Amino acid sequence: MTIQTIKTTPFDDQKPGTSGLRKSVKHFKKPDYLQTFVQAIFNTLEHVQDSTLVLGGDGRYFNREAIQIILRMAAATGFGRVIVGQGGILSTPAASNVIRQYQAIGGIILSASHNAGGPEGDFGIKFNGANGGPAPESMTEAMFAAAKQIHEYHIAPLQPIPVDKLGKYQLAGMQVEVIDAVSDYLALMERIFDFDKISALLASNHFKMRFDAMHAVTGPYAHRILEQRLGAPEGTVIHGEPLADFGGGHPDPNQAHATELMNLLYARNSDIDFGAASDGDGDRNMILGKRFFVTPSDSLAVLAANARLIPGYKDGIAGIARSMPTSQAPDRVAEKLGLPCFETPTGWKFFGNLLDAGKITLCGEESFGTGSDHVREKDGLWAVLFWLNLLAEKQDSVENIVRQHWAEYGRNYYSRHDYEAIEMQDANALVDALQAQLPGLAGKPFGDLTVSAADNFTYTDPVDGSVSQNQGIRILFADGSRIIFRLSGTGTQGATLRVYLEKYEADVSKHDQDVQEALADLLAIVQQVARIEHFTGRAAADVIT
Ligand code: G16
Repeated sequence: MTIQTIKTTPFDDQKPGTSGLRKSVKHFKKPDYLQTFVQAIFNTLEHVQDSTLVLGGDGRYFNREAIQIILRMAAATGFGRVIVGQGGILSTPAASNVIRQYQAIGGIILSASHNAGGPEGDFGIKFNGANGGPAPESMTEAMFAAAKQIHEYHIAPLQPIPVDKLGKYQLAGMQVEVIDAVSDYLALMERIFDFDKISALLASNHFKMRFDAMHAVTGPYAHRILEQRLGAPEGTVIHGEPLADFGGGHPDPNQAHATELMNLLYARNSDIDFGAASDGDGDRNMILGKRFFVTPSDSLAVLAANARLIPGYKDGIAGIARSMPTSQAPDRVAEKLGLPCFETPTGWKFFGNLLDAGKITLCGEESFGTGSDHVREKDGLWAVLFWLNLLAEKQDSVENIVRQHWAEYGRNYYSRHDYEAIEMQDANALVDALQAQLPGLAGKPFGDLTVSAADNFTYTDPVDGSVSQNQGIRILFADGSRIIFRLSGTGTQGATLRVYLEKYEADVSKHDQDVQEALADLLAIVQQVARIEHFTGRAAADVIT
């Protein structure tokens, strides 16, 4: 076979963000843009000859073309085998599982996660290593450096592989194995959860649920697992057909974007007890009870507190980790259970070492991510099954379970305010001004609240000692309240400023406040300290979750 070597000019904007390289589809379609980054990944890997690579994506626009390009480049590079999800589809957690199960060198996942899709939307590519988890910073830095040096890439001139058909194909000495994307993942879930108990719950007349796949990758998984395997009635899964543009929607499972599900659960006469949604690539989750929203931080805390009720965690958990902006609700559970609790920067990649070293079993993030050591990614459907197993065990409502949790541990009122697509220079000026104030903030009173410390978060990985700086500005108050400012690492237009607010309330008689009202004094401090309108011209956040 003749391998083609194509001359190209390097790109200097291929720096992966919080989770891989994300750009608009138009950007990715620039000549040789995708190929350069794929070559950068391959050049960064060692011992690729004859190794196994996993490949799949969330099915968004450009997924199919990208799959064929990557297959041809993998053949030119000398991989022994590429395992592809049928139709080029693999959810992110399923891909993580396949990498681990087939002892692959790693996997390429094509997704821009919760970002909108279609020709005008976004595309993304990320590499997960042999442990199934997102490449650590040292590796993404190496890929970025490699991309800036790439003057040629290698590709095998071959016909497209029929990825819709299960089977094994030979491609210039490399085997391509098209696998059913759902089976291995379903088998893994069966090993963790009590499927009989969940089936009984779903069959009962007293329980109704809806799962919103948001026209994204979890559709086939949810139909197979919830409806076909667990016996939930047809129609339980809504928006279950994956579409290249997600039906024009924004596949972000939160109160702002999963509106149809919210309306179903919040209707005055709603007869649905449990609602859940997942995102573009199936790693995020939102959990709802009847007219009740569970914050992702509370969800992690509740799952950790009740883990022993689940077969897969019946012997207890080793520890918990949460990203820094996630509320401290899980910390209270860890303290009570006498478990270690770790605070990492935003980005699932920071959990990898802790999971590999067995220091933690459960982890999660405020950005609708929850997961465990079963894979090395957050896992939307896993979280849904965990809640279903818990509901089946407790025979109680979502709301009661969470309220009882608050009564025992106190409530961490929590909200995130996002200012999207602001000018990068405005965002940087705002952050610089905040940074300049940090040394003078400790000890400063704001009404009833006094600042106990203010800094820019630095993380030292307890396993390999690597240090990650500038991971978000924290203003910590003496009563445990916190305000955090970060610029998102997943947006593709300008900058997105995230402001995270948290206030702890131990008194059960005060657990019924409106969330934004409970956080109003913190929001007033935000305006005073950050002067968001002054720097950005924005009087209010675009998205509040
Ligand atoms: C990604 C990362 C998460 C992170 C989230 C938000 O999620 O995997 O770890 O919390 O982005 O990041 P940011 O605040 O920088 O936008 P996903 O679901 O987009 O892959």
